[in-house]
Amino acid sequence: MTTTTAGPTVPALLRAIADTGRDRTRGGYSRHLFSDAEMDLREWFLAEATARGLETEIDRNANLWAWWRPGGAAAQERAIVTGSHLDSVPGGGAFDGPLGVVSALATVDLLRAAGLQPRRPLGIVVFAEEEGGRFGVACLGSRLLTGTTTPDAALALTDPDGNTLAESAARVGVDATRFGADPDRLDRIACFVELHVEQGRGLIDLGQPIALASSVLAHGRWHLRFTGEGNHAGATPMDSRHDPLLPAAQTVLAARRAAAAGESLRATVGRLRPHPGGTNVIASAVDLWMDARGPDAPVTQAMVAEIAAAAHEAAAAEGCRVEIREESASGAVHFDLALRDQLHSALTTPAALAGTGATGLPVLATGAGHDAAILGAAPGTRRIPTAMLFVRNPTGVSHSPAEFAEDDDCERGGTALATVLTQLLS
Ligand code: HGY
Ligand code: MN
Ligand code: MN
Repeated sequence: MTTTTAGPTVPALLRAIADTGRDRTRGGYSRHLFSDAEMDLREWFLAEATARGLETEIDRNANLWAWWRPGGAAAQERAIVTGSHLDSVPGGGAFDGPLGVVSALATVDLLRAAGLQPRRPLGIVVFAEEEGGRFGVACLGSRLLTGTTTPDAALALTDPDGNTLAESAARVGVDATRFGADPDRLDRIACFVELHVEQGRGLIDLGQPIALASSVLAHGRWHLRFTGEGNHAGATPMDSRHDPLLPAAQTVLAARRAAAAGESLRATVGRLRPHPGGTNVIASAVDLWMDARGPDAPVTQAMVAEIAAAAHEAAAAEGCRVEIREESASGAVHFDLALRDQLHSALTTPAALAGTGATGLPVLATGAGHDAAILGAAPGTRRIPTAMLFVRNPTGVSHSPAEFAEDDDCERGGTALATVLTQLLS
């Protein structure tokens, strides 16, 4: 596809939101669901979509949609959908999520400039709470949409300050009582293609700008609560303590040991909260959250069981107790092979390769979760063929201010997305 610059480039659109949600203490961005920053990004997206003549809506699960609906019979065809998310982890990078959303907006401009007459609707979606950065469940918006997470489970969620999801939603005019599966919406979607910054070093090491995704690791989140005996740091002899931070610390080490022992296993404790949290206070309790991943659900669960056993043993040795609760879990997802192959052939014609400066198109697995994986593994008939495009990240780092993508590669990603959407919409 020959592209002419029809509107703002992908880097220009990213720059337009570069100051929204900056985290002055952590660095990077903290753009959490329904926070001021995320609400500003929602507003920005809806304005950009409206300015392109797209029909916008917010669905019952607070996901945003923007539609390019062709006239006549084409409007009745099932839609091609692209998009990603705008929320971030605490102190996250500028590209994880927004790159897929702004590339979708820029692609509409490119397709229009190329004079495309879509033969089916094109949708751009912005999924809510993909990171689970506020309410703890990743991909909450796409999980609710597909029925992978029930409304009751979602309504039981609170943020670290104790605000319920329903209260936080109400504050921004979202009615949480409407949360729930939306099979009619899913029935109107033919496939979903998500463009995302690569979270790893695959492309930089291969010297290529763009890749297709093959699969996503199984992953889940567990909450461990250790309880002991709060006391005075100075007045309590070392041999008469029940300090819950001890088994918590040993659990962090056990997680590293268990994950290091296996192929593509991951176990991470990135969040740990002692109560009450005083320097001269022996904690009475510790909350610890663990992210665990693996090649499939059984192997991941077996690793978690090993870590849980170590946690129980360490708690008993310190005269403490531990309760362990699974907060979310999903199996490994392999993206739709037919769709992947279709995109691979569209992107490896000499013209397409020249357009992205690539000499080849790798297919890479990822350890990062995505809404595309939730849609691709939805229960029963709600499963949608999904595919992902990755854009080179020279640092390979993500969920950190160090996450990066060069302007040229961001534009190559937009060109690649325009190429595949042209084929899917024709
Ligand atoms: O955690 C993940 O893999 C994704 O970034 N939500
Ligand atoms: Mn992401
Ligand atoms: Mn992420």
